[in-house]
Amino acid sequence: MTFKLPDLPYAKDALSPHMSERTLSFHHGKHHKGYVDKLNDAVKGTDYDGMTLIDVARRAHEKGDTGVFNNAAQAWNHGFFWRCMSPDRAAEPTGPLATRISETFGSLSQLRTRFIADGMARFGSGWVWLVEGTDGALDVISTANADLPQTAGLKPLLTCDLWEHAYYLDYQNARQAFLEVFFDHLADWNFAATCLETQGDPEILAA
Ligand code: MN3
Repeated sequence: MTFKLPDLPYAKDALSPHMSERTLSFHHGKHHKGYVDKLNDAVKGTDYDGMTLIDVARRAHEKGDTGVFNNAAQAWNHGFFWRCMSPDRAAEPTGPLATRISETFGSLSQLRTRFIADGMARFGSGWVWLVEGTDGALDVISTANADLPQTAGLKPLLTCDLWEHAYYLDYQNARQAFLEVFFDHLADWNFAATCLETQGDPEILAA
């Protein structure tokens, strides 16, 4: 089985001016594609061949197979990240997700503060996530480099890419400005709500 670079779920200029067409072109067409291409080279003819993307990431993590893990996890993370944003986004959570956010963080504003602070506290590259734990509680975590919540038994609901390639063309090194724009103008709470309601791993773009 060969993994394919999934198409973006919107036009490359659809998130402008918050995320430019140039950023999406490089990020999807070069960075995300690079992870998919390297993964395909790495798994060809191995025991990983034929497994789903998330299963490759899980198995490679268990085995300490760093090269395969990094590319599989990054391929998964980006497919998920594209879904976390939408030009037709729901700007605020509703329903059970809204209730759970209020119970856990107090308010959406307090979740925003926590999400941005955790994203800023991540040294170097990584990801910041809203997750649901096995006990059902919501939390905000950040992961280093390619790592993803599933390796810690957590379910991802929303993520923002903290690698500089995600924001440098639009915001230079101003990660905080990017995180604020992501939370205020890009994050799609309908997608996060769908993830919360989905059993097992959230749906990502077919890859
Ligand atoms: Mn990236």
